Amino acid sequence: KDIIPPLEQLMVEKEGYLQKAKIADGGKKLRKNWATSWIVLSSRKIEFYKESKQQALSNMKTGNKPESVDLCGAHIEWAKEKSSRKNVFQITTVSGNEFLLQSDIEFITLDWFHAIKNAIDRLTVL
Ligand code: I3P
Repeated sequence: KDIIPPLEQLMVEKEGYLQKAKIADGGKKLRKNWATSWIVLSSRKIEFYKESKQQALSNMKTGNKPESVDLCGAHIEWAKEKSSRKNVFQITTVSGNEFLLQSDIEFITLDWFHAIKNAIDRLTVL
């Protein structure tokens, strides 16, 4: 069976660690719970891993799946009013999932914001 995904899905644009809190699922509010996540951005999606990159790679054999976020039609915006933390932005998906992402280091947050915004804007033009 052919399990090779399309090439574009394999193209990782950015990866690294950020603080993440999922605050809504399908439009339903969730209790905010910040945790470190290893985040992988490719052209159409973001994957959130609960564990470190190293752990995630070794878990792949056991079929531990990351949370996958479809960027098609998604929105990204700064969300100063949603947290007492600094450098917080929000991603909202078409399916009504809402994620806050944050880092205390401003340039890291800015890099992520622009990388994700570019990915979303490119999908909108297509
Ligand atoms: C929340 C927790 C979050 C905080 C949130 C609290 O309490 O302290 O860190 O968000 O504030 O409600 P709990 O753990 O009891 O759920 P920030 O760190 O982003 O401020 P909020 O309710 O004002 O969102």
